[in-house]
Amino acid sequence: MKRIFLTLTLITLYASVAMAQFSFYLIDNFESGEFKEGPKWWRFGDLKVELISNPTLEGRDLIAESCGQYALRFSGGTDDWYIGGIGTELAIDASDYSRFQIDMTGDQKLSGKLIIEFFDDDNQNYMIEQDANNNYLPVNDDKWVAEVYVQGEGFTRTSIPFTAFKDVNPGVGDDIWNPDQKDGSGGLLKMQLVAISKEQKGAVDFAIDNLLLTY
Ligand SMILES: [Ca+2]
Ligand SMILES: [Ca+2]
Ligand SMILES: [Ca+2]
Ligand SMILES: [Ca+2]
Repeated sequence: MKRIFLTLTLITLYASVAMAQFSFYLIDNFESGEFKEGPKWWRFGDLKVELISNPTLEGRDLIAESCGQYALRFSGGTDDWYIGGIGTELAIDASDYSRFQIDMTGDQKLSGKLIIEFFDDDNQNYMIEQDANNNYLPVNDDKWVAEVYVQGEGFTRTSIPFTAFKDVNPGVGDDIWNPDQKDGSGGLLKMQLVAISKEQKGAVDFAIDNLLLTY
């Protein structure tokens, strides 16, 4: 009896450890096989986006395998660094998570970088009011930013702790990372990904996959 009880306890313990480890919030892995601008994603600037098939794997690669069949390709050119981006509404309580994770694959010629932007609600209205005359910066809420440099061929996994994101509108919002839905706040409302060229006059061509919040 004692042994059965111990076994059950161990199974329960392993199960909860496993659940904790695999707990994450999937923003998108593009496995639906289609990318439509429309309810889920919007696009801005001159960035071109298209769904692509991931290459057939030769040999084992844990991260490439986890990218499944499809990824989202970003391409486009610029005369002045900025190319464009995509965004999505989140409207979640993200206080259980501590990191943003993304898989990206580039090529040998072009590199550039991806800016990741999060917006948390600080005036309890489930909306981000933005100033069209001031780079679309929020006027009541925080905007948090981190950057990832595009590497060469093959998927590179990047996991950025929320603590590494910088508030880019000090004095606006409360300048505190508080993506929770406490006290009427809408929590983490929105994410945008913005592609920037490596050269002032240049281009980008890379793909993204497995966008998620983890801890
Ligand atoms: Ca995928
Ligand atoms: Ca707001
Ligand atoms: Ca702020
Ligand atoms: Ca805040």
